[in-house]
Amino acid sequence: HYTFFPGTPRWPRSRPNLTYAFSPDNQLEDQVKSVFSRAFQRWAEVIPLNFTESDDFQTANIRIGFFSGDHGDGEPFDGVLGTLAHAFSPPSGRFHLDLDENWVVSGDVANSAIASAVDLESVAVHEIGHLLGLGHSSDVGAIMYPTISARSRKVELASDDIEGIQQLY
Ligand code: TQI
Ligand code: ZN
Ligand code: ZN
Repeated sequence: HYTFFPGTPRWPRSRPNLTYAFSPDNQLEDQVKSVFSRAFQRWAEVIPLNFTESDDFQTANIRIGFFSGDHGDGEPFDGVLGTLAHAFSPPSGRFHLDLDENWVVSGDVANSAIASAVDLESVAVHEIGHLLGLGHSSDVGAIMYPTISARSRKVELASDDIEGIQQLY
C-alpha cells in the first residue's frame, strides 16, 4: 500500500503547471532528456498536473542534476550501486542522480553487458513519485516499492501508485 511523507506535503493544486530543468553543469544528450520527459508523462497521465522543461535552472520547480560523491547537501553518493538517486518531498524539487552509475537510457537494461547497469527511466519514475509526495509502498509491484531487482526495468505505474497519487492531486 502507498504512503505519503509526514504532513502529506504536495504541490499546490492551484498551480498545476510545474517546470523542470537540468543542471547546466551536466551536458545531457537529448536521448537522456527524453527519458525524463517520458517519466514525467507517466505521472501526468493520471493526475491534473503537467510538466514542462525549462531552460532556467534557478527558477524551475524541479531541478535535476547528476553528481558524484559529496555534492554539498549532506547526502553524498557512493559510487557504483548502493544509492542510485535521491529526491526530496514537495516543495523542494531537488532531484539528484549518482553520476557514477552505469545508467542505461535505451530501456534494454536486461541485455546490458554491464552487471551494474541501472535503468534510468525506472529510477526517474520512482524519484518523481517522491518529488510529488509519495513515500514508499509495501506493494511489491508498485513503482514506489523501495527495492528493484538488479538490471530490471519497472516503469509502468501500478494501480497502487495511481491510487496514491490520485489521492494527493
Ligand atoms: N534512493 C532511495 C529512494 O529513492 C533514497 C531514499 C531512501 C528515500 N529512503 C527514502 C527517498 C525515503 C525518499 C524517502 O528510495 S535509491 C530505488 C528502488 C533508489 C532505489 O537510490 O536507493 C529506486 C532510487 F526502489 F528501486 F530501490 C530509485 Cl527505483
Ligand atoms: Zn543530493
Ligand atoms: Zn524511494
